[in-house]
Amino acid sequence: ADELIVAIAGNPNSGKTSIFNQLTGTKQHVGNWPGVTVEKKEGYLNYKDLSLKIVDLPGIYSLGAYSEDELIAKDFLLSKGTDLVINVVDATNLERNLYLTTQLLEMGVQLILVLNMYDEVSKKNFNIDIEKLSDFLGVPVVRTIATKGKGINNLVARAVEEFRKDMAINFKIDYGNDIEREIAEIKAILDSNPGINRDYNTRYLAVGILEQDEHIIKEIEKEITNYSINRIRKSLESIETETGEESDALIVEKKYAFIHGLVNDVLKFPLINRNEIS
Ligand code: GDP
Ligand code: K
Ligand code: MG
Repeated sequence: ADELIVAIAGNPNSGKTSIFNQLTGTKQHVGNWPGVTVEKKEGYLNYKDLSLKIVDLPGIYSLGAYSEDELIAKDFLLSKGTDLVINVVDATNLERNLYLTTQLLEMGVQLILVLNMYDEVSKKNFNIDIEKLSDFLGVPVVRTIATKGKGINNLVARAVEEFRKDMAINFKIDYGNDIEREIAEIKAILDSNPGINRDYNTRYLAVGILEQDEHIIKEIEKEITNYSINRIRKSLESIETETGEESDALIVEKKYAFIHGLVNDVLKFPLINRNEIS
């Protein structure tokens, strides 16, 4: 039978390991990520005719490459070994948690969004419009209370359903004319470069270059010609002359603005109906 590789990604303390434990029970194996002392947890779950291998990734706030944990998570996701990402977020802190979500979606991985800690949401007397959130992001959204095992069966069913659809993720943040022009320019350079792995989402890589993501830049510099590198540098410079701002600051600003608008749209005060989680 096919083995599905499922990665659990999310911020530290969002409940990833609690979800992992609920999914895998005693079928777990703990080791280390290659070359580092960071703990790697893998576990197994059988669902219908599928065998799922579940990997608990280190907790991260973004897919930058600033820490060992970020590099591990990012390398794993970019290696294309992952069939599906379970993105666990602390539902009481959507705005901070969704930053990583937008990066995962831009990367183009198939994803199910898990709003964990939903007991705390109910306690705080607000609600989240999950249908609207799901429509905006173009991925399934489920609620869980990992410590009580609530919502886990539904999560598995929806995750597998999403995997079986096998639809391309087509999530885009509109970064505005100035930046979109440079994204298109850099993407065209990458697309026409035979050294770039065809599996990669080149819009994601282009945004990463504009974010001045050192890991992405290093990887790309290995694969493309000096001529292309110089053209990319010109693109970066032209944003800075046109806008008077650094491209990475502009990208981050736009991402936060997008998330802020999204969160304002999906948060409901006060709690009107308490949706039971089955
Ligand atoms: P990780 O860092 O993402 O792996 O998060 P953990 O699974 O270690 O959980 C962090 C803390 O949140 C632990 O104290 C958990 O017991 C707690 N926790 C996890 N899920 C829930 C939940 O749904 N509701 C509540 N109230 N606490 C949770
Ligand atoms: K923890
Ligand atoms: Mg953990």
